[in-house]
Parts: sequence; structure tokens; C-alpha cells
Amino acid sequence: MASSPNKFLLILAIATILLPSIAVATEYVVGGDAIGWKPNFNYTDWAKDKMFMVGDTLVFKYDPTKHDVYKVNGTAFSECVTPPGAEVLKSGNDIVTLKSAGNKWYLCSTLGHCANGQKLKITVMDMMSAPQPSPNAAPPNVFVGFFQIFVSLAIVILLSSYAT
Ligand SMILES: [Cu+2]
Repeated sequence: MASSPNKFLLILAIATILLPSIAVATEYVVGGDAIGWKPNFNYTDWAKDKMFMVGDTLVFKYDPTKHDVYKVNGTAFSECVTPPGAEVLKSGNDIVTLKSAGNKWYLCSTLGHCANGQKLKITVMDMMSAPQPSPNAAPPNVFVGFFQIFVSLAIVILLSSYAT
């Protein structure tokens, strides 16, 4: 019998189990709050111990009269150039949602800044690709995420068979 307490419990069960896995999206202030986006900083070092996942966000914080953020390809990144048509952000507080897996490259187009380190390369992973790129340290939360989704699906199926 589908009574309302059952539905409430169902929703509560789904919410309790699903919410933590949805909420794992992380916001990264590029360079950290104290540094932000500027030259003479090693963004490779900054990025190397971080695990960027699809759905996470990057926040570029900087003085917009001095800097900008170009999203470029790998070639442009190594050469510190901005290809025509490259996506540019210039608000000084740019929020970039990582929508797809793969390598992402960003640089500042102000003369000399990219050459002096104002460039960021990251590798974004999705759940399927996450365990492979880092053989030494695949974080457990990836598997917890899978497990939570599996368990919540099982509960949904179970409870919906009771509810009908
Ligand atoms: Cu700059």
C-alpha cells in the first residue's frame, strides 16, 4: 500500500544516500586563496596533488586590469600563445566548471606572464577514468561514490516494489 509515510521514508532514504555523493564536487581556487592567479607561481606544483573530477570548479581570482584567463590547447600552452577564437575569461573572479574529462590548459595572455609561470594544466577525470591515471593513490571516495549510487538504486528498486 502506497501510504504517505512510505513515500516520505523513500525520499528520505534516497536523499540521505545520494546527497553525499552529489556533494563531492569540489571548488578549487587556483593558486589558493592567498595567491590566486598571477605570474611567478608554480601552478604545476599547485595542481599535482589534486584530483580534478568532472563537475568540480576552478575559480581564477586576479586583478582584471592585469590578467586574464585563456582556455587553450596543449600546443598553445607550451608556446604561451593564444590561438584565435580561444575562450577568454576576464572578470577577475572566473568560475570554470569542469564539464568533461581530459587535459585542460589555461594561461594569462599579458605579455610575459605565461612565460613566467602564469599557466595551468590539469587533467580532469570522470568516475570511469579516475582509478587509472594515479596507480599509487586512487582516493577511496570514488568507490564510495559508486557504492552509494548502487546502494541507493537498490533501495529505490526495493522500496518502489513495496510502494506499488
Ligand atoms: Cu597575467
